[in-house]
Amino acid sequence: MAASENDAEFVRKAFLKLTKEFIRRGAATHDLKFVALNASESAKKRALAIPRRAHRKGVLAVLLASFLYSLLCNGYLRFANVTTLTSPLRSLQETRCLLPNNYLVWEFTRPVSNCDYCRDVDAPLILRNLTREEFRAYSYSSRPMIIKNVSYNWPARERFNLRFFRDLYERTEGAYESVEEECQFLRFKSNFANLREVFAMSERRASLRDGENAWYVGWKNCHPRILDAMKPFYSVPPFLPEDAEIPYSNYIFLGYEEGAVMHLDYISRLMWQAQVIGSKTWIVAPTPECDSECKSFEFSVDTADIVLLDTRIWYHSTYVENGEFSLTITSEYG
Ligand SMILES: O=C(O)CCC(=O)C(=O)O
Ligand SMILES: [Fe+2]
Repeated sequence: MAASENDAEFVRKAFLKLTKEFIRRGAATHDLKFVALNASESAKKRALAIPRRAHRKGVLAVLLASFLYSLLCNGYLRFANVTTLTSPLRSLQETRCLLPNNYLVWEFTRPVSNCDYCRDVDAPLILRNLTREEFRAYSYSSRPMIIKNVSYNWPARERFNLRFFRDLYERTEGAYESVEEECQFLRFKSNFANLREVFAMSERRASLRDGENAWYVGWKNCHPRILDAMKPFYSVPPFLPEDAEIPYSNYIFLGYEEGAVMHLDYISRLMWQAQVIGSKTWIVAPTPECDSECKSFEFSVDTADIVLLDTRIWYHSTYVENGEFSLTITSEYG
């Protein structure tokens, strides 16, 4: 017991040191995620098959691989956009709600999945708009699901856009601060440091005119007056169970082309997302330890559909096709 506690402490310290080194060298959180994804594949498989002492050797090998990756990553980052390089620490803080501060530690310490959730699943379950009663059989399932055409009559379809959120944030005292301090801003591959910068972009870029760089961002709304102002324009999916806990806060994701990078979310509930404007392609992948038994697959979510995904156990990334604009609202339930 004492030996394994020492091991755990040793690994924890090593990871913290490694993460600091990553950040010092200019890596962003998505770099850490990719390291974790690749590294954990081999480490988790080994964890299932080999005794504890040998596992420690495996972890050390992964640390070394990660360190080598950080050197490579440094080389890559030299060519990266300057704004990406200026705020790696901020980037790590930005992801505090979806991701723990030390992504590598979390990826290594999350429970190994029982692959039942993904075995024989190679597509989302497609359901037509349904009642709470009809949905009962699927409640709390980890099976990816699309419920078609739920939000076709939400006023959000006409009203939510970049200008709506800019006006709302500009006129609401303390709104920007709430995102910085309690909520979250996710810039993904865009070069925006915060929501103010997103709202300050030119009209040409906002509508992705010829020659402009694509952008895609997400943020969490948790300021009560922002949430109250959004409320008349959308509703929580009516089929979700009555006893489900549904936070009042929500996330908006919007933009073009490349969306979220492959990741798992560090949240405590299931996720629902309404495709308010445009459509989006999701790529989902099982956890690495289930790779040999389960498949990755992709699917498209159309305007007015709602996607339900257990983002804690399905790796996921998103892409908006054909230069079109996508806007979604997301929250949790469970
Ligand atoms: O909508 C997106 O592009 C990503 C959403 C996501 O990662 C999530 O809701 O967990
Ligand atoms: Fe996610």
